[in-house]
Amino acid sequence: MPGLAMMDRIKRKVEAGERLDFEDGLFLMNSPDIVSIGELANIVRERKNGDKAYYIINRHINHTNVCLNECRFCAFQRQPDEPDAYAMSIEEVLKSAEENYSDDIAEFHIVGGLNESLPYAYYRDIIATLAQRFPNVHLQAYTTVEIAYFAEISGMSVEEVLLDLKQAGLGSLPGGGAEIFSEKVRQKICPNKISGNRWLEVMEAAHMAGFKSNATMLYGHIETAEDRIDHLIRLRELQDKTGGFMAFIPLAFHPKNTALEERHFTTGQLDIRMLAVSRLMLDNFDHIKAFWIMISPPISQLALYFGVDDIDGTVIEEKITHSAGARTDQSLTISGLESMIVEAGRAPVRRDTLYNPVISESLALS
Ligand code: V47
Repeated sequence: MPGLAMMDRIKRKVEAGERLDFEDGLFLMNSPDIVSIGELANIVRERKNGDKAYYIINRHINHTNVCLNECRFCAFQRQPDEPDAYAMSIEEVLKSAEENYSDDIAEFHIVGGLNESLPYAYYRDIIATLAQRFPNVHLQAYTTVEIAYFAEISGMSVEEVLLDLKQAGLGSLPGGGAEIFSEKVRQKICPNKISGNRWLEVMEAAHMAGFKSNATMLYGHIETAEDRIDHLIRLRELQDKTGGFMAFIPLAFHPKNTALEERHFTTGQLDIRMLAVSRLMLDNFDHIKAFWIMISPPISQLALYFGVDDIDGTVIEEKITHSAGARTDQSLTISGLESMIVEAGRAPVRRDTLYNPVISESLALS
C-alpha cells in the first residue's frame, strides 16, 4: 500500500480506537512523516492522560555492579576481581537511602547485578531493612532477571521468591532486563541472560502474585525495526492477559565503554519516534515514560507531544547509563522537573509509583 494510503489507514484506526497490527507498526518505524506519527500518538496520549505529565521524586540505588551475565551492551557490570567492582553492605545501602533523605521521596528504585558472592538473604535483607526504616517509601526493585536468578540460588520457585519479597516489603517491579525479545539478537548482545520468553514468564508470575510493574525495551544497538515491533506486540499480549504493566519505557542504547562501542548514540529523531510508536502500538498501557536521563531533558520535553505522559523523576544518582557515556546530569530537582513540564505546556502531576497523585505538604499548606 502506498505511504499516504497507509498513514490514512492508521489514522482511521487510531481515531476509532482500533488496534494497530505488525504491518502498521513497521510502517510507522520507517515513515519519514514524523509529524503525522506525533500527531497520532498525541491523540492517544491525550485520550488516556489529558494534559497531565507525571513525575516522581525517587532515588536509584544500585547495590552491586558485579554481574555474571556479561551483557555486551552494559558498561556498568564488573567481574569480581576488577578494582572498581563493588557490593554495598546492607548498612551502605541504608546510608545511600538516607543521604539527603526528605519526606518527599516516594520511591527507591533498586536494581543491580547477579553477584555470585551474595546469598539470596542479602537481596531480601535490602528490602526488609529499607521497608522497616522507610515505611512510607515504595520499594520498586529487582528486574525479572534478578528474580529468576534468586529462584536459582535459593532453591525456591519464582512464585515463592516473589511472595517472600512481598512479605519483606517489595512494592513493585521495574521494567529492566527486557532488552529486546528477539532470540537472534539476544544471542549476540546478551547470550547469558534469561530468554525473552523467560522474562515474560517471570513477569506474568509477578503480575499473578499481585505486583504491578513497568516494561522496557533497549533500542538503538543491532536490532531491526521488525525486532522492535515484535517486542512491543509481545508486551501487549502479556498486558492483555494480566493488566499488570503500568508504564513502558524505551531505553536508548549508550555505547561508550561497552563491547558494542563502535555503535553510535541514538538520535533525537529515533528517540522521539520510538516513544510515539510505542504509544500507538501499546494501546493497553496507560503510560509511556521518557527516561530523561537517557534521552536528555530537551528531547523529553518535546516527547510530551509525541505520546509521552511521564518523565520519571529526580533519580539523584544514576550509574548504568552514566557508565556508558550519558551526557545528562545524574539528577533533576523538583522545580527543574516541574518547570520543564510547564514550559512545554503540560500540567505537572507529582505521582507515587502506582500513579496516584501526591499532594506535597508544602503545597497543601499554601
Ligand atoms: O535492564 C544497560 C539498560 C536497564 C545500557 O522501570 C542500558 O521505571 C542504555 O530498566 N545504554 C536498567 N541502557 C534501567 C531500567 C529502568 C530505568 C528507568 C526506569 C525504569 C522503570 C527502568 O538499563 C537494563 C538495560 O536494559 N541498560 N546498559 C546502556 N549501555
